[in-house]
Amino acid sequence: MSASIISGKQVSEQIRESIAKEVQILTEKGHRPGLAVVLVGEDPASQVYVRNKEKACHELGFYSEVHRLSPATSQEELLALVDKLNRQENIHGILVQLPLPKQINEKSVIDAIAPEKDVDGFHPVNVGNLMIGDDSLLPCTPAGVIELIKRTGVSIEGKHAVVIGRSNIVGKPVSLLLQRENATVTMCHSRTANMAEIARQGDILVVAIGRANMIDGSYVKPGAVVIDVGMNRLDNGKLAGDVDYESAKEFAGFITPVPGGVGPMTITMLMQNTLLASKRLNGLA
Ligand code: L37
Repeated sequence: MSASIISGKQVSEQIRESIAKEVQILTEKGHRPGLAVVLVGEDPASQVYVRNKEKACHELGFYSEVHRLSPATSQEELLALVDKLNRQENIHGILVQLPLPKQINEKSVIDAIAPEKDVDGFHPVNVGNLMIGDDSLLPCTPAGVIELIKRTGVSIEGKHAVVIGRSNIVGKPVSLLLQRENATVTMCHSRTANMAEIARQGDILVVAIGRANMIDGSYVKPGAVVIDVGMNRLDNGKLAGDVDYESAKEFAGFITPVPGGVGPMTITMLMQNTLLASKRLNGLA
């Protein structure tokens, strides 16, 4: 048996079409949604991601600003820019691409972003609202993961979901969103004993550990939905997920590829968040 492929690229295209329509309508009413992306330094992966975000803004009709700052930027300079963007009326979403250079304290930068413009969903106010189940801007990658699971047609309610990885940007928020969808959630991490045995109980398996090809077929329950959040650049220049795709697809019912899986969805959810933030800031949602 071989799994059905969940194409994040295709799902993204469908969602982006409807976002573009809404952006056009808002623009005609004089409320064009705007996103500011801030990139500090020259991290090669970040440069690719930021370029893809900029491209998505243009394709969908958003107003977009990209601020590319030198690797030597001081914390004060970055905080001054965030403050300016917080007050700028044509900007509804602010994203400071992580990781930041060593001289800058990431937490103080995230804390400085106005929560209503925090389209990454990383500000403590948004994290807290997610935890409680109140309205918030959801972190992009976790929101994309849920969307991809829903597109399989497999219902989440009542299922056992196993999440491998406990980071603040993926593992923890994904587990909260899965609970909100009425899954029973188990979290695994680097210190988990008998991880394969636990993972094999998951009707849904979400993998976000940052180790290339670590999760093979022995971790996959037959028929499971496998979502690979990993994005690892191999020595040969190729991209690999955290899941050993060739081995896992022999057991999974559905599986996401890398690239073309979660990555494009991360960007689509960013666009969706920016649209939502703009509507809220204009009193339209
Ligand atoms: N929102 N996302 C947000 N904020 C951050 O601070 N670091 C970070 C972040 N992560 C991020 O941007 N991730 C991401 C990952 C993959 C893609 C885009 C964004 C992406 O476009 N992936 C493509 C392939 C890209 C490539 O060729 O390298 C894909 O198909 O998966």
